[in-house]
Amino acid sequence: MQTFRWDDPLDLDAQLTEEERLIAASARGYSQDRLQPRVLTAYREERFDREIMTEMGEIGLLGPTLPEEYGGAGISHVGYGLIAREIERVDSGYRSAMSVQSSLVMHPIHAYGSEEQRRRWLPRLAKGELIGCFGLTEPDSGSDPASLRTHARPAPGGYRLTGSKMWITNAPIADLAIVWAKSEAHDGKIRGFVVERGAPGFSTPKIEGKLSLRASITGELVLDEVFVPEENLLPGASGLSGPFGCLNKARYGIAWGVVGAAEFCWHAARQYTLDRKQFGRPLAATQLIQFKLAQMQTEIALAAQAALRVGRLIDQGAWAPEMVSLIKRNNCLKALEIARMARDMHGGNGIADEFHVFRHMANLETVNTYEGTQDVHALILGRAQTGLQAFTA
Ligand code: TGC
Ligand code: FAD
Repeated sequence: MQTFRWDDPLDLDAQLTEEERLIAASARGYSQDRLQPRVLTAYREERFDREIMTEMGEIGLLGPTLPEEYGGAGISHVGYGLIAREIERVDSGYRSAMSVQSSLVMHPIHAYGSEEQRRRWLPRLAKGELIGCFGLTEPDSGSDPASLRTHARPAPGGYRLTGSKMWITNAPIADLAIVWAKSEAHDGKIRGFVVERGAPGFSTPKIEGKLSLRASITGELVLDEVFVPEENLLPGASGLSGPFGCLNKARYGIAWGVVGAAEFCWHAARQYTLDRKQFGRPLAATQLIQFKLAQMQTEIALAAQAALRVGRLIDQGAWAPEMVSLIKRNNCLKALEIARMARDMHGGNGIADEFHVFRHMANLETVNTYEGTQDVHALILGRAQTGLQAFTA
């Protein structure tokens, strides 16, 4: 028998390697020391500080699973998940910036790029000297990316890309964009193109007025006959499996990230109800509050165990995309419920930004939607167990 630790009820810590514990501690130190103090004003002002990317790069938080020769640290997927959890304990928007760069930009260049492309971009992306973004979603193509309209037509020495992408994290500050487009030169198949800032006809307007993920910068990608040289086509990706291969990685990271956001809300609700007295005793002494704290503890412990299990399977090469759908969907839904509960347990203070729980709650609305909505992941799991696809009539 051992003493029960209320904040690590299933002893997750004991299931980590020494290296993974060090990675988590370093990511926590950075997140608490450098990100937490900024987040309140960043959120109020709908601002993302560009230097966050270079800071993350300096301590190895960008593309950390990639080999060292490309600027990565060769760490496990569990280590990557622990980084996401620590950053998202502060804010989902900061985790977004990290996971887009790592899973949606560096991963496709590493997995589908030529050796020349890897050496050209990966080391600078790892340092945060370059920022990347990932353009799949379009104004009329969200859950159904097969319907995307952005297209590439052959041109001397490369391609001309026309179309628009919507809701793209990091777009307004990105130095390069991975754009997924249907290529006339490849039988209309979806291919990945690296579009560099400064290309004539390419612009990245910021989307203003978000009520969620305000500390992350989001924009459009507008492409008007943009010339992309042949050497910027990712040779190793053809069809939707290209972007989906990146989404598997990012969705997995999100499943860990939201555990951090949920833990923040749970701990805040516990402390608040211990401190706050009504009816002559701490709120935490009431049965209803203890019931809610138990719910939070249980769902978070199970979500973390599930993320750990899938991370270990990814590291062993023994995973399936449906496992990622299961944990992305479950963990996001549970984190959102927990954040809403924590907001309620803070009473009126729960709507004030200095208590942070409302911000997490608002962020988790987005996290529940992007990278495949909870409905889409339910349909993926439904298809896997019935053999019947229910996306279309
Ligand atoms: P479907 O017929 O299922 O598949 C088409 C092709 O793709 C392959 N495939 C996968 N490959 C790797 N991993 C996966 N998870 C894969 N899922 C499918 C599949 O084998 C097939 O390959 P091939 O070679 O036979 O052609 O495609 P579908 O059109 O029926 O898709 C169905 C559906 C709804 C599941 C899919 O379209 C989907 O997942 N929709 C959700 C879209 C989404 O997640 N968008 C995310 C945009 S990026 C983003 O949100 C970033 S936010 C970042 C941040 O700030 O953190
Ligand atoms: P829709 O697909 O129009 O869905 C609307 C509703 O209908 C949802 O509830 C959905 O679950 C439901 N629905 C859809 N299809 C079905 C169906 N067949 N059956 C039942 N219900 C269905 N995209 C990128 O490419 N790159 C990024 O970096 C990126 N960052 C983002 C950042 C933010 C802040 C946000 C909000 C989004 C971002 N996205 C990004 C886009 C995101 O992936 C999409 O918003 C998401 O995939 C959903 O698409 P949609 O918004 O078009 O919603």
